[in-house]
Amino acid sequence: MTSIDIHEDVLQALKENKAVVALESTIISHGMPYPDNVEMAKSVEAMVRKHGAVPATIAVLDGKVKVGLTHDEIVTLGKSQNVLKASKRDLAYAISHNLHAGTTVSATMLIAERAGIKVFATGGIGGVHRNAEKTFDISRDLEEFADTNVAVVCAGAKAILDLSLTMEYLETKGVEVVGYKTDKLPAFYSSESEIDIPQRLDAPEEIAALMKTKWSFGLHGGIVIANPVPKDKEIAYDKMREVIHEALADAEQEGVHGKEVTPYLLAKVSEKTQGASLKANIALVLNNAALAARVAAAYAKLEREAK
Ligand code: PSU
Ligand code: MN
Repeated sequence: MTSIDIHEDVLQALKENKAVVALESTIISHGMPYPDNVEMAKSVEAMVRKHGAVPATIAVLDGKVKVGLTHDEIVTLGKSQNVLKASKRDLAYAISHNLHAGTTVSATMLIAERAGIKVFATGGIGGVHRNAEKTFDISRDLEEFADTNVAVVCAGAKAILDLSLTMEYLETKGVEVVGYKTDKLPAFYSSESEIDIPQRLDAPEEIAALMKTKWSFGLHGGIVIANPVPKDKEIAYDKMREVIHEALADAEQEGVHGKEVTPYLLAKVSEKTQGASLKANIALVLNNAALAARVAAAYAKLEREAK
């Protein structure tokens, strides 16, 4: 039987109905270069703690599903060359072959739900890729939002995607997209895009109340909480547009496809902005970790009051 290996601190917090925030690991294994990735992962965990929650980074190590990693385990993920990028499709393979795998948003969501964790922080979720009508490249992340009861704090969908098609897809699947203190969809590196967000909430307590209402009414599925990158850390949308265009052309020329697309584009964009995009990426993940911890604390409070 495949079981989940939950870190003692996380288990304790869950038992006591205290706030826990799940964190993904593809961002460590495939989203950023070493050593920035390990530093980011450690500071994100510290940020979650600072805002009153217990961090639970999720990954597969030697085929074991782990919820809550040690420092050494984070270094292993950040340093090893042979880490798989695992969305739901790849999980059983990684487990049955005793592999290391960084879990994407989709795989992390489903493991978090099984562990009893309701709030999860990442950078940007996957979505509908540009030209998806030809490539069919639509991230598993979106289907996971349809299937899994977890709220994910992100800085919108990654700017390399088709943001309006991503919003349409989420609407079809019945997934709320909530703008935290914003009426416009954040575009990952940039705090705003031209796309309207129909639902805006201005406090973690309001977000916790929405979660509680949704799930207690039996509305199955996840929630996207879109939290803009801090203004002083953003890269203007217009500036990113050009860089992304170039990166997409490079990807096409090199025939990059499948699950390599997203890591390739993130690395290309970082190269073309001389690391500025990487800095913005780290800043937005930290910002998401802080909000996720506050939402988890507010939600845990509601749960305790209901008991
Ligand atoms: N956010 C980041 N960096 C990342 C990712 C998200 O700041 O690397 C990862 C997440 O794990 C997300 C994945 O689920 O990219 C999407 O990959 P794809 O487009 O192949 O579904
Ligand atoms: Mn894809």
